[in-house]
Amino acid sequence: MGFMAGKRALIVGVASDRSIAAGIAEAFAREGAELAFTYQNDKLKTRVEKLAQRLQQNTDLLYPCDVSADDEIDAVFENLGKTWDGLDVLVHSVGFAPRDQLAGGFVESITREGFAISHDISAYSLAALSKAAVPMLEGRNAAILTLTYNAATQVVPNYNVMGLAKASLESCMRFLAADLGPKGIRVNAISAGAVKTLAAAGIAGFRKMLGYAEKASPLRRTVTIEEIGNTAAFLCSDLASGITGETTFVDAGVNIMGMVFDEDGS
Ligand code: NAD
Ligand code: 0WE
Repeated sequence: MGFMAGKRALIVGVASDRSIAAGIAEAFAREGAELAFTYQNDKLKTRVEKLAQRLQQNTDLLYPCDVSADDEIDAVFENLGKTWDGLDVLVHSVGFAPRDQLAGGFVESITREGFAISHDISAYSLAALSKAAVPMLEGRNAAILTLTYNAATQVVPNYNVMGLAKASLESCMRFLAADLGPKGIRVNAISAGAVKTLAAAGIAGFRKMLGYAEKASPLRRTVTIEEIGNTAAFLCSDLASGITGETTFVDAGVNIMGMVFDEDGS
């Protein structure tokens, strides 16, 4: 029997089979969890439906949810509550900034609107989804998990305002952990290394970033969505019952390096 047997999880953030959320769903299903999903818009519905089918999940438990709309967030839990009497796990794997925010210098690219949108979609959405989910999560050893990136605390070229949004997201995760701990809800983050997903496609120089991880990480490689999924399954299971408010890096060790030389020592 898997270590998530009997757990019911809602996964927010699948856009394709390469999504980090898809790797998480795969690991959860393998460990025996039952899954429900949201999708951002109709364009993505069939992709999420196919993933749910492949993982042998109930394809009735798919809900539209643009996280910028409070009514769509409320509707998810209202509808999910008709089938499930409670929820054990909420996965938040959502991030977005307008494309013009992710290129060029920080000062040059940042705008008031770009700041507002990136913080709304990438950080406030964790608080909003958590707030709506609490009635179904409380009193049952539940867990909330979000996905962050090291640019929350260390400067990464071009990540720009998304770095600020991830800093806000990580702080939000800790405030949620402190507030919801007494209700039996743990809240954690995985800080993932760069992975080629849809959110990475078309970002100038992304190949170079993957190449950097291959050179600079202690493991000399990038990470996979399967590895992120396995860590997510652990953190959201009762195996991690003593862990809350924590950011766990799944990045082949890139974040520990303060300086990196070429293999030949130059
Ligand atoms: P992805 O494109 O597969 O997933 C991003 C998801 O965000 C998509 O499912 C998309 O539908 C959703 N989304 C965006 N705006 C939304 C909105 N308004 N309402 C609802 N959903 C919305 O890419 P991914 O790499 O799997 O990203 C998932 C998470 O992982 C993000 O938080 C991202 O910042 C984080 N992350 C990614 C990497 C990486 O290198 N790919 C590294 C570290 C952290
Ligand atoms: O969090 C992310 C990606 C977030 C992201 C990606 C996009 C692309 C499409 C947010 N918003 C958008 N908006 C779009 O229009 N990552 C951690 C992957 C990533 O993105 C980068 C990176 C890395 C790593 C952007 C610049 C520099 C490094």
